[in-house]
Amino acid sequence: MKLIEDPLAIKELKIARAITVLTGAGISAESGIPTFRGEEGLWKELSPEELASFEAFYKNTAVVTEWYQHRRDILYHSKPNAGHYALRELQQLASKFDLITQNVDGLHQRAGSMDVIELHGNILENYCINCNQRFSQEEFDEIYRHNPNHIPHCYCGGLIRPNVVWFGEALPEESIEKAYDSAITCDVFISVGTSAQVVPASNLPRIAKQNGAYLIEINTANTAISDIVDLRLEGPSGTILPMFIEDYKQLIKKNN
Ligand code: BJW
Ligand code: ZN
Repeated sequence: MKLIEDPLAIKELKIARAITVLTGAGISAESGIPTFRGEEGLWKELSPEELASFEAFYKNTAVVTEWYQHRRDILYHSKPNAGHYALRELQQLASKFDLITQNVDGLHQRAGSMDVIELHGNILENYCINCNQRFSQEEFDEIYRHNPNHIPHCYCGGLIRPNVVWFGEALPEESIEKAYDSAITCDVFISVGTSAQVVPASNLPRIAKQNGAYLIEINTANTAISDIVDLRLEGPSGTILPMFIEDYKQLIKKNN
C-alpha cells in the first residue's frame, strides 16, 4: 500500500536534492526507550527541572546519577528498530542527507547511520565538571561501582556528569551550527518523533520551512509544529519510515 499519495509531496520528493531529518525520543520508543513527555513519559512524575538541569545534578547528585544509570540499563537491553534502519537507508539513497538527533541514546549510530549530528550529547559519555577529564562509560561504571554514595568523583575531586545538554545549557556549538545550516539549505525537512517543545531544536523545522523546504512530520500524535507542516504522516515511525523509504525508492527511479 502506498503511503505518499499527495501530488505536491510526490513532486517535492522527486526533485529534492537535500533531505534533512530531525529525530526525537519517539523514534526510539519502539526500541523500548521511554519518551520524555506524555502518558508513558519519563517525566510523568518528576518535573524536567528536577532531573535534567545542572542545579538538580549539583543538589541531588546521587538521584540524578542513578536516574542516568537506570536509563543506561534500559539502553543496554535495547536495539535499533525499523525506523532507525530506514533512516540509514535514506542516507544511502538521497543525494545529500543530514541526520540531526535530539536523542542521547546512540541508536542511529548503532543502526549504521553516519555523521549523526547530536544536539543534546550522548548518555554513554561522561566528564569531570572541574578539570573536563573525559570518562568512557566503562571507566565511569568502575568508579560508580566502588562508590557507596553513588556520587562519582574524578581523580581531581570534581564531580563526574553525563555528557548531555541540560536545560539552560548551550548546545555543542559545532552541532547546532551544522543543524542550522542544514535546515536553511535543505529541500525537504522531516521531523520524526519529537514533540517540538524544546528550543533551539524545535526552531529547526520552522527555519527549514521559512527557507523554502517542504516540511513533513512523522508522529503518533499532534505536536507544536503540526499546524505548519506540509504533510503529516501519523503513526509509529517504526512502521511509517520503512513505508516512506519504499515509496521514495519508487519516486526516484529513473523515468518515474
Ligand atoms: C512517537 C512514537 C512513535 C511517541 N513514533 N512518534 C523557560 C525557562 C527555562 C528555560 C526555557 C524557558 N523557555 C525556553 C527555555 C529554553 C529551554 C526550553 O526549550 N525549554 C522548554 C521546555 C520550554 N531550552 C534549553 O534550555 C536549551 N538550551 C538553551 O536554550 O540554551 C540557551 C543558552 C545559550 C547560550 C548559553 C547558555 C544557554 C537546552 C535544552 C536541552 C534539552 N535537554 C533534554 C535532556 C537531555 C539529557 C537527557 O536525555 O537526560 O533533551 S530535555 C528532553 O527534551 C531531551 C530531549 O532531547 C528533548 C526533546 O524531547 P523530544 O525528543 O521531543 O521528546 P518528547 O518526549 O517531548 O516527545 C516525544 C514525541 O514522540 C511525542 O510527540 C510523541 O507523540 C512521539 N512518539 N511514540 C513516532 N512510536
Ligand atoms: Zn577532574
